[in-house]
Amino acid sequence: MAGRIIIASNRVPNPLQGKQEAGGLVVGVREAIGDRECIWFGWSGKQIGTLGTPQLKETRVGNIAYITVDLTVQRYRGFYAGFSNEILWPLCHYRPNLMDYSRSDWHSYLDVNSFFARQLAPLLRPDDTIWVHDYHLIPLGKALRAQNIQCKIGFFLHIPFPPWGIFNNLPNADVLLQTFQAYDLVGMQTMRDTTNFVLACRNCRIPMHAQAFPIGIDCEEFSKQAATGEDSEEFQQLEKSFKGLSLIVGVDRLDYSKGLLERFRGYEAFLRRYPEHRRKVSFLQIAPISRGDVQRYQSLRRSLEEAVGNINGMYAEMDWTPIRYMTRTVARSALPALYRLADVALITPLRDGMNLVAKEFIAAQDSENPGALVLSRLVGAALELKSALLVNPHDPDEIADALNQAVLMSIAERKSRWQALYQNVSSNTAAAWGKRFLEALSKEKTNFYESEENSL
Ligand code: GDG
Repeated sequence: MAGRIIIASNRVPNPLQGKQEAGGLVVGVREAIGDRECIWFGWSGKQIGTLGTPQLKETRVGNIAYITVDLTVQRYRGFYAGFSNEILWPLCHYRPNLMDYSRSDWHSYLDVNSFFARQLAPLLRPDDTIWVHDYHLIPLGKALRAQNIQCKIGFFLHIPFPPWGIFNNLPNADVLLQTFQAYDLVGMQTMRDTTNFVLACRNCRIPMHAQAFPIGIDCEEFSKQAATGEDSEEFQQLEKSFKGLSLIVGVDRLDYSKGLLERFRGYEAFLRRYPEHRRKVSFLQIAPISRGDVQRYQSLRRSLEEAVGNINGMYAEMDWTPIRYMTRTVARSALPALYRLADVALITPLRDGMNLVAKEFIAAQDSENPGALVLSRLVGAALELKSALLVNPHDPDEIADALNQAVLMSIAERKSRWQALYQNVSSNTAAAWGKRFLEALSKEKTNFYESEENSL
């Protein structure tokens, strides 16, 4: 495939961040780009008072030019906080009742996508390939076509796509679906999302191509960091602080889709129903604050603090804290070693497009003494990571039983489950994901249901 790659995502990675700092999207995309010329376009993360003439800011590192544009406070509220995060996010996570719909947010969403298209279009060349990412930018392809852009344009949705019966709660759902037609290829995380999406389009009589491209991680790099991280000061400190305890760990952005309240109920049921584990386990939940300016997230934070307080109040001993809860972001360099130290990962979102943390946990384990993974069956990763202990995140007793099973699991069973999980995580990497998507995009229009092996 010749020509440049143009990546459009709402937020653009910090050009100066090394590989160490990057998440799945960034790693996958960077690897897929390779040494091809690339523009990475998106919002700067800055809000300004009034727009005036939009200023594009460009930072070039190697073959990638990172180009960003600011948003006015008003556009930020309508497009980002409003339509993207208070309407599309809950809707796509199967929670239409949490939508806070307003027609002005919908207009702002379309308006900002057209604005982005007008900024990007003059930078494009006919042989460029454009790859648009995630729910913030669904109408960007159509807006680019309106600017007479004829290049190949692909789109990948990182979050789930719900069944039509849920998606049609969105006013103008059909209008939004129609905008997908501007893309030559639409990628979803799993076959479940792909099917939901294609059936929704069919309901609206919109012919559509879509395929599943489950995202992966940089497994080798993660394993390496986990092994070398054992010598770090952070690891030694952690190890000391959890000495003699089975460590259960959870790492999630503080978001209602991650099922943290339900998880805490599950952990409480575990301590209540299996009292023999008290004083022998400790649960560390890391939940960095996200979207802290949105009211719903503020009240979730209060509820979580209350839930942690209740559990510790009820079960703590002078010398034992059942649950530790942190809303500070942990340094990326410390995460692999933390996963490796953990005996159990407890990852129970109510919905998640994929869930990279589950894959990172598997990559970080010591093959001679791997930890056990308790995973929600409602996340995309559960369709691949079938040897995990899969639970329904709404059932505290099921979480409690799985925790008991995980803590007691023999080394032989842990090893055999982990080997199957590692096989998956190490073969479906971030790089493979990015390459597969771009290869599919470079072909003629493809038929949906064509590629991945995920079952429904
Ligand atoms: C979206 C979709 C999909 C978390 N806490 C800390 C930290 N993290 C890192 C993790 C992981 C990433 O953030 C979270 O990725 P997830 O996949 O778990 O979830 P979302 O952020 O919701 O991502 C999701 C993903 O896009 C990719 O397509 O899988 O379904 O919702 O990499 O390690 N990193 C650091 N400190 C923390 O405290 N440094």
